[in-house]
Amino acid sequence: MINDVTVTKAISERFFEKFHSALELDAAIVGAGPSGLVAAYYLAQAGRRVAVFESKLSIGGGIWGGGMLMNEIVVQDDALEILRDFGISYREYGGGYYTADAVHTASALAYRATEAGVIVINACRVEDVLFREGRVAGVVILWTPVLTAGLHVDPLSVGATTVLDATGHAAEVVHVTVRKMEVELNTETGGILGERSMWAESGEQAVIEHTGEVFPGLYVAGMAAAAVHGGHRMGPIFGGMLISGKKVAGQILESLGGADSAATADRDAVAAAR
Ligand code: 48H
Repeated sequence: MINDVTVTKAISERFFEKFHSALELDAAIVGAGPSGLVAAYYLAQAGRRVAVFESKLSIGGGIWGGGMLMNEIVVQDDALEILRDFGISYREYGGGYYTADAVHTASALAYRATEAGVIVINACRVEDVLFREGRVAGVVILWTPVLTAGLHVDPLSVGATTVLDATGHAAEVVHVTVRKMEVELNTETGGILGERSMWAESGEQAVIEHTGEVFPGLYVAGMAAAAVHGGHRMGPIFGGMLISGKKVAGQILESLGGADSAATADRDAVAAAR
């Protein structure tokens, strides 16, 4: 006997358990593309409370379509250890280039991140930040369909010690912070420099170099780092995105005082009991 109302109760109870545990975070990650998912995974591995807010229903950002809808991605050798951490299969192409199936890559990033304890709230757009005493202190969220329908509904707030803008080309969190709070960023000019045209070699280096804190409490990774600091775009080579995600996780972890070993031990105990 299946009771329809029990299904409703199960979904709503379990969802709100998850939602409540995403309201006071060590790191709020905005955008579930490669850089955001990788950052979230390493933070969760270190026992930190981390949630990813993704405006689309699906996670994975720009991975799925590879290059021009040919659903393979290219990764350079520097990023192979990250593919291995996620259990992603790849093939050597030659000359230090490797390829991976885009669908497999996106799925594995999502699987490993959620398995490590990352909470993903999807169809949920970050439209503003919480700002307290000269620092970014969280994010302001609203369901994407509410925004799409143009409904006049107020958003809700999530507190976070650190916020990562991993929204890709748009760098939406940095843009809204600059627009509303007129803050000076930790960039060459103090402002947003904007993304430059395609040059993979330079773009890949710059995205890694520019990954980091741009304003107290606010970090950038992936294409958002390129867009904020004036890096070149690099096309469908994804090593820089993965390395940027891992790098920012290390930076955020350091700012939080390192791994939460009690939480890590709890997680390991749960995994051992499975
Ligand atoms: C919630 C949001 C919001 C918001 C956007 O674009 P992404 O895949 O991001 P990266 O930086 O991890 O990877 C970039 C890569 O995919 C890419 O585009 C490359 C390498 N381009 C090179 C080139 O030359 O073009 O993912 C960002 C995610 C997406 O899923 C968005 O839906 C989401 O962020 N997002 N989520 N609130 N305000 N804005």
